[in-house]
Amino acid sequence: MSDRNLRLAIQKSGRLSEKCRDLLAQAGMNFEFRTDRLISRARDQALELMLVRDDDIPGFVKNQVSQLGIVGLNVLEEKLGPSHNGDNPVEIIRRLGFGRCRLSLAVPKAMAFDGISSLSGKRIATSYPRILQNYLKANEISAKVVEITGSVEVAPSIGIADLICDLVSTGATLESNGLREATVLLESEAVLVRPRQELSRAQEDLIEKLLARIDGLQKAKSSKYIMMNAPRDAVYRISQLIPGMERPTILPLMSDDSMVAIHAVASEDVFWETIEKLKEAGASSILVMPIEKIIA
Ligand code: PRT
Ligand code: ZN
Repeated sequence: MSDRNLRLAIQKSGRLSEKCRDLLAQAGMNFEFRTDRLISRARDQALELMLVRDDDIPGFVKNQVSQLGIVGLNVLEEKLGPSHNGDNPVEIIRRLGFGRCRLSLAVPKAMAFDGISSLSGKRIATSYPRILQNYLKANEISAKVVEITGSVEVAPSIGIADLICDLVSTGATLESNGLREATVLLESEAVLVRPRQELSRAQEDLIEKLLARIDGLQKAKSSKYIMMNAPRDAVYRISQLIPGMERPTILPLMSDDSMVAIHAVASEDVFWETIEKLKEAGASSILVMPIEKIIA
């Protein structure tokens, strides 16, 4: 691979794959996805996509087999240790806001749990031995870690562990196995990672371009374009009510000097309560619209 090209590793199939593909498509990176191929090339960029198992992504980025990767924070920390640590060879450059879940300790409903000291001497089943060991060590708890790779939630009922440490999102899996969440060890989401080490100029430029596009999409997602008509003398009061607004555009309305149109970008969602307050302040014909991209 030439150092003008950049490789991004994403999960081939699983909970993160579709969201990763959507993000890349929205960022204008179009690939021919073929699951029978390890690498696909973007149609008009020097970007290559590697479709792999999520567990391999931290190691690939560490060894620069790929220079970017999208992976759950849980997998990153399990494979390479704490992500806020400057010694970690892989650096998080964006949190992506999807694939949210938490790595938690969960106990059988009948088991008493009053704080982490209750874990002393217990057997804990998990697929995340490194994160769990670090947590136990930091809290000076001596417990036995039982490593299993799948169906961790059944471990207490078949008698191989007293409690578990596993990923939770809705909590339905715990509930159906008679378990309850006791403590959260890690809040996770998909993250975009790169090697901490500097890359070639061409690769750094392409990363910067991709980040600008991702930022534009993320900013747009949390913003709204709002338009309304208002009495000229209510403009100041109304502009104060629009959440996170910069300077609005004020336009005259044909054949009514006392009224203007206000157009503004609100950097937060515009809730019904705000719209009701705008109306009370004299605004009418209020339109709130989604924004696709914001480029500063
Ligand atoms: O094949 P490959 O190794 O690539 O995939 P995988 O099977 O290891 O991973 P996959 O696709 O299951 O998950 C990929 C990533 O999605 C995880 O590493 C997390 O970062 C993220 N994620 C988000 C989740 C969940 N939510 C989640 N709920 N990963 C797993 N779960 C499982 C959890 O292990 C438990 O069994 O879902 C169950 C709990 O869900 P609830 O909703 O019942 O609480
Ligand atoms: Zn995996």
